Amino acid sequence: MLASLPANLSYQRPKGEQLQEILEGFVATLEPGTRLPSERLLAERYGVARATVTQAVDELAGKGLVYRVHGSGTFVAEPKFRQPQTLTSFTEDMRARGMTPGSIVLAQEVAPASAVIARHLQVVQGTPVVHVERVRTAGGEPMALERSYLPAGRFPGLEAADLTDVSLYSLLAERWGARVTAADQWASAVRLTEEEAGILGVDAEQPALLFQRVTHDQPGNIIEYVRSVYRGDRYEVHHRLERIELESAPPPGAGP
Ligand code: 16G
Repeated sequence: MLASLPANLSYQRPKGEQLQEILEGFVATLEPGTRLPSERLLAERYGVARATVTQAVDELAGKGLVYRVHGSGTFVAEPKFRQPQTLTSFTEDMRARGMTPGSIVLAQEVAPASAVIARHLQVVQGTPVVHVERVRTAGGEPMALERSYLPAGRFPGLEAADLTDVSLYSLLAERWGARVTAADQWASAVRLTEEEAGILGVDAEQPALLFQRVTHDQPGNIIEYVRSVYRGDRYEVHHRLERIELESAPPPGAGP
C-alpha cells in the first residue's frame, strides 16, 4: 500500500502540510474501512517526527475523512452525505442516493405544546400537538433522530397512523392534502446525549448536527416543527456561494 504514496517530501513547504495533502489524496483512493499504514511507518518513510504524522492524521480525522480505533489503528471513514439544499424529505433524499430509507418509531402521541414548541408552530401554548420521534435509517443504519411536532387539529388521527418505514411528508399529502412548499431550517453543532448516542450507535463524544425546521404547506401556514439530530460523522452541510458585487464596493484601483 505504501508503494502508491509519493516517495519524498519537498524542502520547499512545511512537511506536516505536505504530508496532510498526500494522505488526503491517498485516503480518497481507498475503500471505507481500509486501515492506513501505521504512523510509525509513515514517519519512517518520510523521515519526519512521529508527532508530525500524528498531527496530519488528526487533521484528516477532524475533517471526518478517517477515524481512529484505539489499539487497532486509523481507518478510512464512510463518505459523508450532503444535507440537500432543497426541500426534500428523508425518504426522497435517501432514494435519490439509491439507498433504502427506513424509520423506527420511538414515540408517537398527542401532547400539549410546550412554550418552545408553541412558539415555533405559532400556536397558543398548550394547543394539542402530535409528537413523533423516529430513528431514520439508510440501508438499515441509523443516520438521524427526528423529533417532529405537528398541530393535532390539522392532522387528526396522525398519532395512530403507522409510521414505520413510512414517509411522513407523503402521508401528510395523501391523507390530509398537506403538501410541503417551503421551510426555514437552522443547522448547529451539538453534543449527543448518552441516550442519543446509543440510539444512533455512535460514541457520545462524537459531534452531531442539529437541524431545526419549520415547514409550511402554504404561505404563513406552519404544519411542522422538527428537531433532527444527524450523525456528524456521516453528514456535512454544503452551501454553494456566489459572489454578488456590492454596489457600494469601491471601483478597482480606487484609493482609500
Ligand atoms: C427530513 C427533514 C425533516 C422531515 C423529514 C420528512 C431534515 C434536516 N429534516 O428528514 O424535517 O420531517 O425529512 O421525511 O432534512 P419523511 O417524509 O421521509 O418522513
